[in-house]
Amino acid sequence: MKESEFLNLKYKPRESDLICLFRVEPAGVSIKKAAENIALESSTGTWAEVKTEKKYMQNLAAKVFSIRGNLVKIAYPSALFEKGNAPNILSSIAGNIFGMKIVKNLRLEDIKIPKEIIKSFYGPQFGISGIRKMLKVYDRPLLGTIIKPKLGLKTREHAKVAYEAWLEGCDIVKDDENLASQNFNEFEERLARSLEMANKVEEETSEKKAYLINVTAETKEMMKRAQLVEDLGGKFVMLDVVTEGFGALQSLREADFKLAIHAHRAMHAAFTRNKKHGISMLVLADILRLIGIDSLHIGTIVGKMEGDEKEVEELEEEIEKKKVKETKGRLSQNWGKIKPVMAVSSGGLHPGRVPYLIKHLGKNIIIQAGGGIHGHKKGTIAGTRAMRQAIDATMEGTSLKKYAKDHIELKIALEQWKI
Ligand code: CAP
Ligand code: MG
Repeated sequence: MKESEFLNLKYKPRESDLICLFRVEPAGVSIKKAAENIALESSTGTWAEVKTEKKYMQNLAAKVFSIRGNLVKIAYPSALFEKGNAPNILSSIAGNIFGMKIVKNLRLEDIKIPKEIIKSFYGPQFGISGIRKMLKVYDRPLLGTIIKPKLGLKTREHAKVAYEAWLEGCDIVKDDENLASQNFNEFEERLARSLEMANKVEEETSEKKAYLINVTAETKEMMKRAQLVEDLGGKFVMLDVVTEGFGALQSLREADFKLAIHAHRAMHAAFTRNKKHGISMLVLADILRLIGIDSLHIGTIVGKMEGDEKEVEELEEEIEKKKVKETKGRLSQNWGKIKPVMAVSSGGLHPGRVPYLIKHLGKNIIIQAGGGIHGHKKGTIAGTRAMRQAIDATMEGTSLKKYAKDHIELKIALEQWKI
């Protein structure tokens, strides 16, 4: 097929097409030519017209059907992809094209996944309502902490910090992204001791507590670790989904352990942060929801990591809504039976930032604080109390300053972080 046959501005995408929205900056050619080349390289073509091509495969070609400024929409027939194979889909629509000399910059802004592909994936097992049911908390954001220092604590101390955080009001305690099974804190012992603490707090408080242990490792080892979590009665696992890989995430989800999957996105910013080139966080979130994670970091707006208001709010919609509306830089999506994923706000949070978060992201979020809890002047116990006080005050519509008058831990936190 000729380059020009990959463009048809009169083409009306079919219900079954997968649509991609690209931001294209051509390198010395017209936007049309760059777009045609993106469509051909990401579907059936290559740099030359090959003699091995057959007539019967022509309807597999991707079609550029809209060019508005530097925003280009391309429709991909579903038959191009193996169903239920996320790496395969990404190798086409988010593969070679980023390295083509014909583009100076290329960003995959969003994808619209058709029902035909959606139904070949598992989607979340628990989602928002499953997580709320598991923890028996229905009317406020969930509170989580990350054990800090992120590396180096011995297992015994790790479990003690977890105990204190659960006891004082955290629903969730999670490992940090770079904790696996190092000599100072080995996986099996950490799992056993931390779950023992979670059970102890559940008995003492009659509340439900979850331990999000990081199972990130070589794929077979990762699966073995998840099995162990299930065997010891855990509720959740955490996976660094980008470094672990999409195929391995699918293996974990499709093994159908009775475990929720918390997705940490460490490394995502290597390809999501540049606004001109790479893959947007929106696309990553779509793929992860499709495969079937239950909670995902979306950013904080006000915390330590990059991500503005619009971006974080749109991300929350993308993972939590059943139907997502089209905007200038985003495509619509109907998630059908795929459950909503719970949004996680984490990174540089402390009690003073809670009202802003709840105002902007609502109550269907997990608010996580590492430094903001264990960095409290009076330690983990006071730090946890201060975070819960900030959530409780915000939920009842009281200002933090007023609430702090008879809540000493919050008072200290507000002074410490100059609120
Ligand atoms: C938060 C965190 C998370 C980041 C990741 C950390 O700790 O555990 O990994 O939030 O960023 O180590 O920084 P603090 P994102 O509460 O101490 O900041 O959620 O944006 O993916
Ligand atoms: Mg971390």
